[in-house]
Amino acid sequence: MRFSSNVKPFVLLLIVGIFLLLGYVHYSFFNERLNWVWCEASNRDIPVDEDQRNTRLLYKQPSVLVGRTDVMAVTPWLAPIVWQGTFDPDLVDIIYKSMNLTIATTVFAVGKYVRFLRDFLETAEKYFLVDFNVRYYVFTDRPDNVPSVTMSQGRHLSVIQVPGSNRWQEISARRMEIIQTAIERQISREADYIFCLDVDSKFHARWGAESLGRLVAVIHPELYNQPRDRFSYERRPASTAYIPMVEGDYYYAGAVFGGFVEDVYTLTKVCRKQLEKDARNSIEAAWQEESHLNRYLLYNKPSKLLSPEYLWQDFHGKTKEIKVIRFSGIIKNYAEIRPNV
Ligand code: UD2
Repeated sequence: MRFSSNVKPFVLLLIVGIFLLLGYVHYSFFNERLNWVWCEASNRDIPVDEDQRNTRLLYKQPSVLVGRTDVMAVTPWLAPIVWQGTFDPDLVDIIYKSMNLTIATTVFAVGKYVRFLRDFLETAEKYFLVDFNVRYYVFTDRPDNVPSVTMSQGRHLSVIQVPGSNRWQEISARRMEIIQTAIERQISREADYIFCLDVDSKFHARWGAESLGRLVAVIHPELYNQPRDRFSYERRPASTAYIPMVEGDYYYAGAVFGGFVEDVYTLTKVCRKQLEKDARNSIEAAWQEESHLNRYLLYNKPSKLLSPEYLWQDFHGKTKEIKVIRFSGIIKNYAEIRPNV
């Protein structure tokens, strides 16, 4: 088609106008349907579909071909092992947030260990399950020394008095019995999930909903790259925590375990019984409740494992697999801090 030269500018203007109109209609239609939600974990707004907020989240497409190739991200029984780079923090948090969960968190601060509480709680408020309902249960023989720490909305702290002891082994081991009783009396009515953590530690980076699961354990930071015959399991058949040299999956740390309140209740109940049976037979497992925990988890496989990112130790240099340290045990003077050596 040929246009006379004085019509040409009008036709061009019309075409440009149509394109602009189409662009505007497209933009306003899609933008109306997207709702931008502030995501704490990534410190940015992320788009959420307005109509189906929970089912149609917009996020990066998962890939089946690329991922962490330097570490195992799944156990032989198909439980995930949580490492940085194996999950989308925004997606995980949004899914779990819609469930309005409460997570109980037990921590023991007996004797001089009460001095570690402030750092533990202050860093937890910064990094631990931020924006979730968290109920801390502090077990101590020194309730007057529990520091007052400002808690965010939805987060509470209860202090539960427990007896002191002149043996650290007893304090450590008795945690199973005390947690079991607290679950029976209080926690089962107040929380969905529970984490049981060591107090002489600090949070350094995000610890989010990716850590939640039916039965969760952490791989010990000192033994994650060792063969099973080097694990410090209880090796004496006389103990109920006994594990033979040819058995064992991972060495789990006693400093972090968790899961559904119901599942952790069973774990603490079984471990408590075994600890009491050993006591009657005058045998104390090599690493007290940690040995019993390892025995329990060998025959009751955890449904999710946390990598050593979730329990590092300050005296260790960072290794190449550890992209982020989320929670780490502080350096302490055992002789000064414990009631016995
Ligand atoms: C290891 C484990 C710990 C436990 C212990 C068993 C790690 C990082 N930690 O830690 O979880 O299995 O071995 O022996 O692998 N506590 C007090 N007052 C005391 C002593 C202990 O409150 O006087 C509590 C406190 O919460 C502390 C926890 O018990 O965090 C474990 O004691 P520990 O940290 O002294 O034991 P440790 O470092 O050998």
